[in-house]
Amino acid sequence: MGILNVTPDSFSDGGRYNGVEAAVEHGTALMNDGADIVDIGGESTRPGAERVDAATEIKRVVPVITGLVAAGVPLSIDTTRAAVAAAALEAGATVINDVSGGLADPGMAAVARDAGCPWILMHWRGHSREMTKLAVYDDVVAEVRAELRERVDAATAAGVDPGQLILDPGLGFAKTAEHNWQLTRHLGAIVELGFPVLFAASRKTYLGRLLAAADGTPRAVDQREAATLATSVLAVAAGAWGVRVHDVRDTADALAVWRASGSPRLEQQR
Ligand code: PMM
Repeated sequence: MGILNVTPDSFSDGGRYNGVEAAVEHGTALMNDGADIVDIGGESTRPGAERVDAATEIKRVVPVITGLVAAGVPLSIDTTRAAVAAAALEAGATVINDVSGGLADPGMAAVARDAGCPWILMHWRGHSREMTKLAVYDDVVAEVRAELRERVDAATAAGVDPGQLILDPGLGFAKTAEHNWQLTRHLGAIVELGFPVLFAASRKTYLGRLLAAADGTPRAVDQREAATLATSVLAVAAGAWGVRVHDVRDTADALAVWRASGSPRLEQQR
């Protein structure tokens, strides 16, 4: 899954693809680089980000979706809002990527159910402004697993086909760096729930901290690619169904190596 953020403030590529034409060009390039799907988002979810209203989100994404659909690019819509998801599906997106796992907008389940489309449920505890203080766990792997299971139960109770659900541990969302590493180490516990699992570590803050300079300065966002590739290979080797990344070409290359070497499965800690 290639990332296409059409926001002025996303932490990584924010501001780079705001013009419709530039965004369509980049989304098409992601597909040509090997993305099976391009994930378009019109609201930043970086820690501390202010929210925009649904109309602004729709205005940002729909013209880009229209252009990308015309170019034959398969799309997911990265939103927590039912109205935005509905508008995006209407414009031709085919997957809902909901970082709130259905919690932020009670109308999302009905949109997913009525569309009969895949719905990515990410583990989430609250909006960006408050998520840092929600990163409190006794056992992060067990709690993320249980909370994802609850989201699956809520979705199926609302009539969503369980065969359309995809789960995501939500790295960086109400998670410290150590929580992210725990979830990486024990990704198999999420895979065991029996749904496809999406893993999305690309260029995230904890990788910048891991690679910090001796004086503590985090590695710049655009220089976290090798670390991102390592996380993607580890995740797929642990059973992930997909990875959400900025650099699709290098990811496809790294995964080609993993496949050519016999797709060895990773032994994970219990
Ligand atoms: N992270 C971001 C945005 N959307 N969607 C899913 N399913 N999982 C994630 O971890 C996720 C997401 C934030 O990162 P970005 O600003 O690079 O898009």
